[in-house]
Amino acid sequence: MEHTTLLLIKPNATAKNKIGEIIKMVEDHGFVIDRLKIFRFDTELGRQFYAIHAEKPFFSRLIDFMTSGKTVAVVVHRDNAVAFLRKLVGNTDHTQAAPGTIRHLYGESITMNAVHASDSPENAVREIGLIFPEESK
Ligand code: FUP
Repeated sequence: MEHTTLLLIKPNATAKNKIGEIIKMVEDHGFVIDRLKIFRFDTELGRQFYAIHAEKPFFSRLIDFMTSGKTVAVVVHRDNAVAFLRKLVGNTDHTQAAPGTIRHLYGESITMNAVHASDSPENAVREIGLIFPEESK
């Protein structure tokens, strides 16, 4: 079934000028781009976006990283978009990510792992609403 998901290109990847290469990989795998923007997370939005991890030991490191530079948010659709994008993104730990995945290519650590992809259609709706509040009203 066709549905929509969210890709974030995180600050370590934007700082290394990999925005175009990552978007090309996503388009080449059959995703259609519906919305796109470049912005910088503030602490409040970062805490909301990653609220599920608020009690984790890595939370403050994650928020510091996500607010450290520019992020590109890309809303995409194709059939089975959530699972397909998660597969293309690869394991959270880039050293465990399969060759050819975005994190294998551009991940630098578990925190600086280049990209985010929503893990369910419901979370995609929640995350897109946070990043694109005007369009989601
Ligand atoms: P993923 O779904 O692959 O993005 O990974 P998780 O939901 O498990 O983790 C969310 C984010 O927390 C990751 F992108 C990076 C960060 N994280 C850490 O910084 N350290 C950890 O040990 C685990 C996750």
